[in-house]
Amino acid sequence: MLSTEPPLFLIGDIHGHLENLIRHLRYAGLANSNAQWLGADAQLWFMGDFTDRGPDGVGVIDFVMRLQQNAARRGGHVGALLGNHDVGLVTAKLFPNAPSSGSKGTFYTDWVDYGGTVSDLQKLQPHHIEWLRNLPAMAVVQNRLLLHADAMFYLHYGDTLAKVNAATKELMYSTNTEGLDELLGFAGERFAFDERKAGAVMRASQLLAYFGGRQIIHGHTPIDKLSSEPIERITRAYTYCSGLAIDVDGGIYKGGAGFVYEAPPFDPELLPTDTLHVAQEN
Ligand SMILES: [Mn+2]
Repeated sequence: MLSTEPPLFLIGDIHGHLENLIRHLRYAGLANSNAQWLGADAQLWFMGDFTDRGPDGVGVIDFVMRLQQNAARRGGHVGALLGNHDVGLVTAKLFPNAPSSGSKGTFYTDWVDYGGTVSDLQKLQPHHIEWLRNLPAMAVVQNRLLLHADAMFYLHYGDTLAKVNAATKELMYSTNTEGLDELLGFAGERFAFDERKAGAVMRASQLLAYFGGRQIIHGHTPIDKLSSEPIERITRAYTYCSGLAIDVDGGIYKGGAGFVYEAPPFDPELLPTDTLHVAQEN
């Protein structure tokens, strides 16, 4: 069957590595170094975690914001998800001294401990905060459920995609520091779809049944934590969980080369029929 869908590209956690991001987008033919869109009608999705652990997180945000605007003018689409580090940056800026349940006891000290780059906090302007607050927690695009994290906590915020996105956005606009602390705690979870743990296929199927899509694509967990290959050798997306999950986090912050993943035209025959059945029944 011929697909009429525009090409779909995904890129994992950038963590402040602007030069690496630009190199990959140029290589994929999606953008130039001035954030001009070259991808025609394609869609590009960022999986969140734009900042921390790298030199220029706000530079990455600026680049993605410009690329979004330019792509929209040129018939393309650039989407972006909310990652836990994006929440951490906003809380460190707005509520630095609020108590947290994290490792160091306040939003600011936790953020530094998780790799916050102090110059990012100084460069962060109200329009960046506005952009981060509006990032959706999840999206469904061409039969794929896009999530930042390989985790189940999304269900804590609602049983539909719209409810989850509304709830996390409401939190991001709130002064509810306890709620934000809870979100940060949840968002550190990972490995929900790792088949080395019992019930992985069931958990992936459950999220797909609630939120839509037939296959999960996520970032957040560098691929070397799931496959046993060293991060230096990871140059492509990792499909696992009986085909129900794809990790696109190339671990740039820890020395991975990173990559742009082009999702092939969706083919349900590549998924196991028994798990499809589970996903459709619920
Ligand atoms: Mn993350």
